Amino acid sequence: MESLKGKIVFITGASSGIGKSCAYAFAAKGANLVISARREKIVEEVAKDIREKFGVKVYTIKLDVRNREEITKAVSALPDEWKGIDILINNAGLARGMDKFYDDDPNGWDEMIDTNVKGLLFVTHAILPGMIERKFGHIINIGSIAGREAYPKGAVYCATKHAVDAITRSLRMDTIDKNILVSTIDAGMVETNFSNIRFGDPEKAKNVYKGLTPLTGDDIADAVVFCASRPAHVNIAEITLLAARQASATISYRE
Ligand code: 8X3
Repeated sequence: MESLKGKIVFITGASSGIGKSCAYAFAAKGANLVISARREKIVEEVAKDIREKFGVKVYTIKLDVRNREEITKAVSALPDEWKGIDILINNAGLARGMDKFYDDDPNGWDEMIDTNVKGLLFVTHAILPGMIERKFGHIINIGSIAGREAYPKGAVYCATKHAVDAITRSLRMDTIDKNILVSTIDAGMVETNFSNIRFGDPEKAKNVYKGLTPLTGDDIADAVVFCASRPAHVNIAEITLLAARQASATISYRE
């Protein structure tokens, strides 16, 4: 197992959910973190707590991954000691709405495509050249079961996560001679703020996980840490995690 101690891990969407769990999980292994999110105050609180609990270094960035200029500026303004990013976790992402395509609100499409696809591309494009120069890097994308299957009322969300899968595979080919690893961690039902944001209705959000035990952000972070800490000759191309009572994106057993 490769040690994560002292590695620099850059995480997007680190203020809550899977991103926040990843921040704690990597800090627990002794990694130093660059954590970013739109909500500056929250990400700073997370940073403070992590520094106190784990004694690692944490640098925070207020970042909206949809804003290419903001990303370029933030990455080039990183202090020297933070420039050597070893691991990038492209976590920022969301779903908006769940309706039949013809009833769906295109404003949500912009938000999903801009965040889940273009955001991931922009952040990766800003960080990858440094990895290539340093001849080391690991890019871990947070995909979804929605990137492996399409389901009803999910055309655009599924499309964005299929895009993450395609980008992961192409990028792995493009960087194969650069000592860069590219992986995707694809999860099914994870109870975070995800369904609240998707439905904007706590009752509907609760129903998604009714009658079964969903995954947690920490379950996903475990897989991300596993993926990032294999021996140097190993690449985990993809991991799909489902809740124990979930057979596919649409088939679950509920009691
Ligand atoms: C979230 C999982 O099943 O709601 O990415 O698409 S699902």
